[in-house]
Amino acid sequence: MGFKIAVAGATGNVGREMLNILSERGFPADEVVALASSRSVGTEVSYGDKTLKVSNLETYDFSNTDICLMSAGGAVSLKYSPKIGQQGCVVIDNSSAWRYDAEVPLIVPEVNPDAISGFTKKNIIANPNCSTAQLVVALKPLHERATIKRVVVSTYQSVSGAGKDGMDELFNQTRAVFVADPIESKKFTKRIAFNVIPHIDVFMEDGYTKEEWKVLAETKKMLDPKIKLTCTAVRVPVFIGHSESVNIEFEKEITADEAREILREAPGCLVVDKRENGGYVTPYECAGEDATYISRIREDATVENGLNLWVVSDNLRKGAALNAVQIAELLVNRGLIKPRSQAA
Ligand code: A2P
Ligand code: 11C
Repeated sequence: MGFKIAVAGATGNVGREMLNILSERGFPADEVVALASSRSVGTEVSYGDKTLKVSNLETYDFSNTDICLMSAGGAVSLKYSPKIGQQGCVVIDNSSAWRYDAEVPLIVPEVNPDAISGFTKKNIIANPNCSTAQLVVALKPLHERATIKRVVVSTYQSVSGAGKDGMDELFNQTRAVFVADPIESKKFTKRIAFNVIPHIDVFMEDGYTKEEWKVLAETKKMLDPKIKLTCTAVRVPVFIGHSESVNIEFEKEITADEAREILREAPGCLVVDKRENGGYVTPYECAGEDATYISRIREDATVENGLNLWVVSDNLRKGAALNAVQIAELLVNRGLIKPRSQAA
């Protein structure tokens, strides 16, 4: 007998991708339930070759459900995840609501799988921010080899990170430019079509944005609290796929060739790094793919033991839905949960 899985936020960008990935990877589910707000009750979403009718998260009874993959935003997660956890269902939450809670493991299976055992305190496991997930997949094997001291990251983040509304805004503004209609900006603070915006999430007191702070706090929690990191997060007019320019300073010597070999062998990484026209990956090519792609690996001669990388991944997959499903697989493969229907 398999598991009963709920996907909360099933009508959103990430929720739909969670359903696709559960089906693609043949997750051992006997039943999958799609949940969203009362606005979406009765709407249909795809799960493999099946169609699921959306039910209301607010009234759903989780007492027979094993895992809830949640991607309905922080406020919804803060309200519902503790109640769902108390009903014995493990929540894997994609929002930032629980990531920094010491009683909630924050997991990227390629990076810190052993930390998952702490999930029983609240029955909640956090999925990282999309820009952190792809970053730590690339940093972990290099940190193991040469010990990272400091990282400088600049992100180029696609509009799908801001949900369905963000994608619609890029589409509508692009169209409006061509037909000379007025440009409306609701989701983003400035026009995003044919532009870039150095602002994601809210501003903090020190002048950084919350997105930039998340990359720092989550890298420390998952990889190593001793790593120093500074980030500039930028929204770009790309539909899917976040890119990152990453400058790393190590304790020990490491050459670009060594880094390339290490990353070629590392779980979740795919190196595409030919020093020629087109010998690198762009977000357009990584959309729909699972890997974290690494290109442009080169030494930084301005510091001792420095490297530069270009890191690209599908933010809806490794940055969100895929990582959440991999966490569910980790729970199952390590025997940390059993289908509740078997216990009855
Ligand atoms: P709904 O479509 O019913 O609003 P995205 O991040 O792509 O915009 O998606 C957000 C997801 O979170 C959607 O599935 C949305 O459902 C869901 N959601 C938003 N608010 C709530 C709520 N109060 N209760 C349940 N689901 C919610
Ligand atoms: C973006 N990274 O691209 C954000 C989306 O903390 O999970 C994800 C926000 C989060 O806008």
